[in-house]
Amino acid sequence: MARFHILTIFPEFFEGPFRHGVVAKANEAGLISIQIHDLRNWTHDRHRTVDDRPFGGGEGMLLKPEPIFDAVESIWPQRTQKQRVVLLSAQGKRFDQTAARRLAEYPEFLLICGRYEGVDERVAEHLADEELSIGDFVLSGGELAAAVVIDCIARLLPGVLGNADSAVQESFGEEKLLDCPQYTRPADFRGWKVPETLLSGNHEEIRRWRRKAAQEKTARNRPDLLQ
Ligand code: 9D3
Repeated sequence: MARFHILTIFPEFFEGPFRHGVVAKANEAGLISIQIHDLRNWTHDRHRTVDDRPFGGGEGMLLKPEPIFDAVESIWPQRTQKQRVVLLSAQGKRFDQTAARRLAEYPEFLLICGRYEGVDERVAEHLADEELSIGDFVLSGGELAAAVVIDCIARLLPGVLGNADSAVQESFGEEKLLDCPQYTRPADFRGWKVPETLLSGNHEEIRRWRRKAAQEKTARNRPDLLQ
């Protein structure tokens, strides 16, 4: 049973993404648990302040360190090596399938969702085990990124996917090729025909066709994967 804790100022955000699909099923099956924590529970002032202005000036507000440290230290009063504190931020190291496989070895996670213009750097330096970004684009906060990271890790856990090895043979698995194009019925849709080979029943020929189609698709959409 893997446990995910999420620290956020938008706890309602996660009612959506985790109610459906693989994560919801894994949760119902008792294979994972997800606990959402409202960062404002660790504020002490009347306005439940979680943010403040950056020293040195500049646009916008930063998440203050105290509520975040207090939250993590109260969720995990005795942190161990098996518990991973992850800060989601635009300045993090890139989260990819390799990072997902590495993280899937930990049984417990606490994901801190950044907001506003950022998070006081002492969280990254002295509280988080790692700081992760999900890609080179600008989100308005870490919540979507946390949902992405949890989805990605959860489906790697034993028992979560129906087929034991569905998580092994796939794009960004061992081989850096995109999946080949796939087709279902009808064999002729508006005059666009499914490649003849796939209807042939010749499994050796189908295997060769798929490999070539995957290479062509990768060259077209993701030439970076072919170096
Ligand atoms: C002054 C604003 N920034 C430059 C455009 C920095 C910035 C701060 C905060 C950019 C984004 C955010 C909010 N994003 C996240 O918290 C975030 C994120 C992302 O933006 N992209 C990819 N992965 C992630 S994980 C968390």
